[in-house]
Amino acid sequence: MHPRMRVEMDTELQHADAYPVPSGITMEYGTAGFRAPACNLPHVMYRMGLLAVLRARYTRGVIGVMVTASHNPEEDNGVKLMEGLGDMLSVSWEKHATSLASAQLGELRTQLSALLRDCPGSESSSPVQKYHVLIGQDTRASSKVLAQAVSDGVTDLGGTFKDFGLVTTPQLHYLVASHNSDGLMGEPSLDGYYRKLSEAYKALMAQAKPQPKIEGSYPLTMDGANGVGAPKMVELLSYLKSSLAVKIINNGESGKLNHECGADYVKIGRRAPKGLQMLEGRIYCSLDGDADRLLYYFVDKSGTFHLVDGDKISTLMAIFIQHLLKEAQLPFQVSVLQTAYANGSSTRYLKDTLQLQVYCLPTGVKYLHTKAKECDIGVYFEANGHGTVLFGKRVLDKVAEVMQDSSKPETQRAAATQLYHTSQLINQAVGDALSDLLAVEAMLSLLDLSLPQLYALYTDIPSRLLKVKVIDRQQITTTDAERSVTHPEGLQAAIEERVHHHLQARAFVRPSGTEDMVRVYAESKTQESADCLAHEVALLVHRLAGGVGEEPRATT
Ligand code: NG1
Ligand code: ZN
Repeated sequence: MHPRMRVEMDTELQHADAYPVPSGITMEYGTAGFRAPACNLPHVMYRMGLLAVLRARYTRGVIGVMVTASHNPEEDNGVKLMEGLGDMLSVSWEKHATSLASAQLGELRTQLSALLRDCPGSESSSPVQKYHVLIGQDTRASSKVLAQAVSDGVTDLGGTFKDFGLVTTPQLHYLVASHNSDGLMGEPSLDGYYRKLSEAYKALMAQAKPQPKIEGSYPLTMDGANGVGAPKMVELLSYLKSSLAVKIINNGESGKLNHECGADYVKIGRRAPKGLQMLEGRIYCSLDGDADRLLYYFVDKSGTFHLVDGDKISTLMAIFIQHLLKEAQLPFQVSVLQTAYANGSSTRYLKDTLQLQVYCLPTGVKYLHTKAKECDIGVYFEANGHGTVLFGKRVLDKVAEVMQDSSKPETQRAAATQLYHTSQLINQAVGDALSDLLAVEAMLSLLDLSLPQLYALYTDIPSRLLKVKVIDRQQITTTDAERSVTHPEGLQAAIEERVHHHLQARAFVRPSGTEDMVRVYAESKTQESADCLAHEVALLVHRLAGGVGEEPRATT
């Protein structure tokens, strides 16, 4: 056992004094870890470094700690842990993260001792074992100092770490997964990541019809949200060589992170990033600040903006895989996993037209990812563009069998080969904007489908998303994958009563896991009606669930 790793916490936590808990600050490990103004986070980062070592010890694997606040403004920052095959921190340890985060020094020792006692093998005097933590950070000015705080925590408990510096969140997931699978998921380095993606992309594109070139221009323009995705895309393009040309805007050289650009800005406002003059016939996409969300968009002849969101990307991936399974004569089921925010039209199209199994799960990738693991092939995307496709082992074994079976017809083997390359291209650990971007490009080419054609597969029902501030958002509890409120009493009945006044409508409310807000979502036949319903429901939340400040005003 490492000298500092005794069951009783007699180790001096050398850096603990440098990271006192500021008074009056408590935080909860939410949907995406901790997020807060960066100045409130050094003590949390240090404690997450400590927790990462304990978790590494508990799981006997490498743990990842990513310093990022994704699509939040530059002034915020955050941290999330990853483990195993790139999964999020186990839900059962989130409570330990929450209680450690606000533990003062004495309490910290007590909590660490208790956690240490629960670690397997804590009583044995086995030889020194190193507990290893991989650290990554996004481009925020605060990230460097916060990553240092994480590493201080790691070394204080005798762990070792490798700081990868700037990486996208999905790249760190990949690095954790590849470390913990002894390279089975790929080589545990960024070079391994780029090689895996670029080789799979090139292999897929070798089967596609050559695309017409637009002289002196790029068919695809990528908005990097002034975040880490832009420099990482440049690195990826150097591996792809001439097989993909992308113009990158908002690459962080001058603009501010997520400010008037990026996936969240585009999705919420249904508009192009500031300063981008969109042209008909061109394709555009946006990442978020840590490159785990991806959205596409274009303008038609009349200059009208059209968004291809996570629901439509998910539809594309499901169609592509369903088509290949048929060609390869593999009788596996494609399941699509959505949250309540998925547009009702997408759900109907997937179920009725494509005849796919569709599940609705609570918000948060951890729920979608867990369910996807149970499926033959699980396609999951949040409407905001975060998602991936998981291939079950049973499927991959069968795919390999068909690929190698020379008695099978060429078309069948070719389809199995494409399925194999697709499974290599799509990040199996987590939703990954860079990997998803390559997948969308390859799938559109191979299906010979244009982005406007994908967009036109179904028409979104008009929707509106609003936020309401209440005294304590945790007072709102929900059931049925967050589509129905169980507390406060009377709120659900009041929402339903309002919904009945609108055509083809639905509405739900839930407390956000990343902001101190209650989110209100409404869909209805017309935009006016969706806006009106969302406003009515927001008023109900304000009145019945302890609204703070003025009542919500109608959107115009
Ligand atoms: P919350 O704040 O719990 O609604 C938001 C997104 C989630 C997910 C997380 C993590 C919406 C409505 N919610 O969660 O889908 O992406 O952030 O970043 O988009
Ligand atoms: Zn993100």
